[in-house]
Amino acid sequence: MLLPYIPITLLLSTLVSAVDLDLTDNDSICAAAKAIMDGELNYYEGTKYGGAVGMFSSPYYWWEAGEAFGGILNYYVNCDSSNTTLKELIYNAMYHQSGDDHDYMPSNQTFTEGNDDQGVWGLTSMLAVELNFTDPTEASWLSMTQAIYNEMLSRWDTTYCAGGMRWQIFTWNSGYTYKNTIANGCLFNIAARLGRYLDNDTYIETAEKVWDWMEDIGFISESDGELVIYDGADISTNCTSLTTTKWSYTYGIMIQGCAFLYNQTGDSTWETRAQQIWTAGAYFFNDTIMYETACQTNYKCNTDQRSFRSLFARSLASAALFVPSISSEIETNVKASAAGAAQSCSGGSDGVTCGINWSYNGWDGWYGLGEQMSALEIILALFAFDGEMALPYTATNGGSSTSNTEAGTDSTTTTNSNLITIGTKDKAGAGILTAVVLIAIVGGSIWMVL
Ligand SMILES: *[C@@H]1O[C@H](CO)[C@@H](O)[C@H](O)[C@H]1NC(C)=O
Ligand SMILES: *[C@@H]1O[C@H](CO)[C@@H](O)[C@H](O)[C@H]1NC(C)=O
Ligand SMILES: *[C@@H]1O[C@H](CO)[C@@H](O)[C@H](O)[C@H]1NC(C)=O
Ligand SMILES: *[C@@H]1O[C@H](CO)[C@@H](O)[C@H](O)[C@H]1NC(C)=O
Ligand SMILES: *[C@@H]1O[C@H](CO)[C@@H](O)[C@H](O)[C@H]1NC(C)=O
Ligand SMILES: *[C@@H]1O[C@H](CO)[C@@H](O)[C@H](O)[C@H]1NC(C)=O
Ligand SMILES: *[C@@H]1O[C@H](CO)[C@@H](O)[C@H](O)[C@H]1NC(C)=O
Ligand SMILES: *[C@@H]1O[C@H](CO)[C@@H](O)[C@H](O)[C@H]1NC(C)=O
Ligand SMILES: CC(=O)N[C@H]1CO[C@H](CO)[C@@H](O)[C@@H]1O
Repeated sequence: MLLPYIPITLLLSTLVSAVDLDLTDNDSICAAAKAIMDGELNYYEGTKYGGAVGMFSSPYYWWEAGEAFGGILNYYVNCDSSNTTLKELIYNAMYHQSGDDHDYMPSNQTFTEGNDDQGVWGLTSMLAVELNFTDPTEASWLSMTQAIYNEMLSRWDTTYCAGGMRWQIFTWNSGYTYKNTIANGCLFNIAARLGRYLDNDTYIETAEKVWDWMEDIGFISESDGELVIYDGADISTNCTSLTTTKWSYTYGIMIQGCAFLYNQTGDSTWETRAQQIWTAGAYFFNDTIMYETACQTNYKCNTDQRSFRSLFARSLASAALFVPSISSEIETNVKASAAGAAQSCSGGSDGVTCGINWSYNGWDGWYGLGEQMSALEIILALFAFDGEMALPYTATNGGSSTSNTEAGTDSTTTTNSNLITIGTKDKAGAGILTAVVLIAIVGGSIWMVL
């Protein structure tokens, strides 16, 4: 079966309306983005009765909400910054999901949360810092990002593979023995951007350390002047056996980190690396149209994978802003992809539901949060080429978020130990926690036996 199940009403009511897009006109770009984002918000639970603030409906995982709010924030800042309804929607979602400790380890997610999940929310909290989005009083977006940074860094593990974070934080989650690019790449990206925003070399040095390790271990691999980026490797082989799948969002977070580092340091090493990732990133374009090559070719992309291009598109916009030497090449592909995406947004009962295949003439019958998010961000990326995109601020130039370098350092999830330590204030919950852990472990063993 090639296509997912589509309610018959959607098929019957396909309308002529589609998202019109004039690639050079601000109002047209914002109108297209609005239509697509409105479709995206159909999946949002936070404004529905009884729905969790910050969450999208099943089957969309928590991490994808983190990815989605980055795009919605970009839309708000670039197109609709006087809309207080939208501002509150974003603020409430981002604040609520930061959890009691304001480190994006909310209690609802803790038992299943991985480093990549926390990291992707960190990309969005960092974006809020850079776009000067109104700080909560209890904890600033910057302190939340610093908490994420401190916690992730404390999970750096030299026991296997000479470094790197594991994919998962907790032993009971499948993937605890895997080290991967998306988790470590998020730390690289956040460190790079904190370094630039705060003009603080400690963060830059961390970004260098993560990059060097990823290159040493082969997650980033140079060949013929290209930097190819692979998925990860298991510690059972001491990371010698690579999983060589290539995903657009890992290329995205790495090229964006390089772009920020180049802007901060002026060091041509980072410019070259951004160029080489871009060259290898041709893999994700069918001629000039972006696609998720590893799964889309066979129409096999899962729920998560259908959203990856949103981060890739957002990151290419940063690369275009900060690395002028590749800006015009990126422009060609972003424009073609945005045009393809817009014309794919012609399905569903609203007539503006986006498909997955941007080379296809019209809507290809696919739909979902990932399809909306990816189309939204490729269209917003157009602003990178006309000088109209909101530039990421720094602490001394436009930004106002309050720094707390110690945030997250007292977290109970900072160590890489196999146990969660229970602080005094959590004692009452300790019994329940133990029970949950036991069930998780027993459940896990049964699963393994089966
Ligand atoms: C946790 O989950 C419950 C049940 O789905 C929900 O009501 C609550 O809002 C969630 N809390 C957070 C922080 O998302
Ligand atoms: C403000 O944003 C909300 C949420 O996206 C939207 O429903 C509303 O139409 C927007 N208002 C205007 C005036 O565009
Ligand atoms: C594991 O890999 C690292 C990095 O390549 C290497 O330094 C270390 O010696 C290896 N350990 C073992 C036990 O092979
Ligand atoms: C960093 O980016 C800003 C804004 O685009 C630009 O004005 C500045 O020259 C860049 N710095 C470097 C070192 O490239
Ligand atoms: C790339 O686009 C061309 C032209 O639309 C099409 O024939 C080809 O099948 C596409 N390839 C993939 C992998 O989608
Ligand atoms: C996308 O659409 C193009 C044009 O119709 C088609 O040739 C190509 O096979 C499609 N791609 C996939 C993965 O089906
Ligand atoms: C950033 O936000 C602060 C607090 O809201 C505000 O005072 C400041 O003017 C903003 N900076 C810019 C460049 O708009
Ligand atoms: C730079 O960041 C590091 C790491 O968070 C922190 O320990 C240090 O105090 C910061 N330096 C300055 C000058 O703020
Ligand atoms: C990026 C940019 O220039 N955005 C502008 C587009 O136009 C709207 C009004 O339609 C402005 O509010 C945005 O600032």
